[in-house]
Amino acid sequence: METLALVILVIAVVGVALVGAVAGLVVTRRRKPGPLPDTHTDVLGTPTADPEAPPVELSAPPATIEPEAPVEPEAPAEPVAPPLERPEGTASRLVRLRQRLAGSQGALGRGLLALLSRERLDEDTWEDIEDTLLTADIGVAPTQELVERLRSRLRVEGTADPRAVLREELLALVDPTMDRALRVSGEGDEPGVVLVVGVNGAGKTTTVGKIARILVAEDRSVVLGAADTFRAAAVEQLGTWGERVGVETVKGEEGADPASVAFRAVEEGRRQGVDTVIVDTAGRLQNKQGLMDELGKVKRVVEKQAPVTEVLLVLDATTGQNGMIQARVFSEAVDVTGIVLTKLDGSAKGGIVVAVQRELGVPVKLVGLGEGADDLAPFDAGAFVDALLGG
Ligand SMILES: Nc1nc2c(ncn2[C@@H]2O[C@H](COP(=O)(O)OP(=O)(O)OP(=O)(O)O)[C@@H](O)[C@H]2O)c(=O)[nH]1
Ligand SMILES: [Mg+2]
Repeated sequence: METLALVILVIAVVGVALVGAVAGLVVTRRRKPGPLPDTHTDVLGTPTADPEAPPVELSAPPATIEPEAPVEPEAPAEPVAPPLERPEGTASRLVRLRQRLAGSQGALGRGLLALLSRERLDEDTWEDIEDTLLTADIGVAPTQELVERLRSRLRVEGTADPRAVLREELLALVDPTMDRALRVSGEGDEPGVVLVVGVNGAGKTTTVGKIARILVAEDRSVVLGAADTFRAAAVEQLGTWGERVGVETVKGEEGADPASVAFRAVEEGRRQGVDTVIVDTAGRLQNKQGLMDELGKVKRVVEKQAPVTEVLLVLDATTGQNGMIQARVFSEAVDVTGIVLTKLDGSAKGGIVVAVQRELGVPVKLVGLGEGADDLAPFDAGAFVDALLGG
């Protein structure tokens, strides 16, 4: 009996122990996932997930690394306008930019002079001279002409001073006789109207801003027309250029008719009696027909107010032969009266001055030599050739 009682006792103790162990396990299991729902809720339901908040821009940093501290409210916009900038005068900018021009273009002249100074000017040397000129984008026909002229002159006059001969011949190619004056004045009381055209990214808006600064430095009054209505940002970009020098910009809504913005700009210019209205246009036009239609319309509509006195084609000097193709298309779409060659600071291919003038029969009137607000200068054939030859 005693043995039976002992066995029952042992079974009871083991049973109780087993039940306790199993119950403990279950409780532990239940506890473990406990914190998960809480964490989960925290992540999904962060107080920053405001349904009213605008979508985060792709360029913005990921929301998780945003500072937790509350963002300081922006200071209320000060109604005080920033002080007006005083643009650099033409004389000092010419001196300053001449060095930059020599820096980017000097290699061409140095290369040519080194070749022309060889003791024997054999066929190989002349070929090298031709290659050097072609590499600088002078174009095939002008290169052949120049080589012919140099060959015959050096044969007749001897090779004592190749630099003087080269200078004369390069100058003749660049053509110092072309009229490069900007037509920024109108007849009588009317403003001069400058239309600025060119492909995407050539530097049109920047150039409009820079020309406005040149005119302001010369105490002329200016109104700008933001007729590139493709993007709101383009309108703002021009407005900022104007504000810096106290020049008003006539704007249209994004997608507005460019011709109507241009019309209003000239209308405003006349009303204020300013000297010059400069109109910025859009560059991204799909095809030649679209381009002709749009630019033709802008010009026609503007001329209901006042004649367009200058149509400037802005060309990026770094685009080489592509730039030449663009130049041709634009000159067919609208009567180009002058060329602005931008980004000459970033290109050793200044020969495009010669090529584009030949192609269009229109002078280069201004050159862009940097991204600075006053890095635009009137084109001067003598100074340009001197820069090519290194001073
Ligand atoms: N280095 C250098 N950069 C220039 C020069 N002119 C313009 N740029 C730069 O070229 C870029 C394009 O200039 P924009 O004036 O916006 O060109 P845009 O023709 O108006 O372009 P879209 O409005 O897009 O058709 C900008 O980053 C300018 O700073 C120049 O002479 N030298
Ligand atoms: Mg632009």
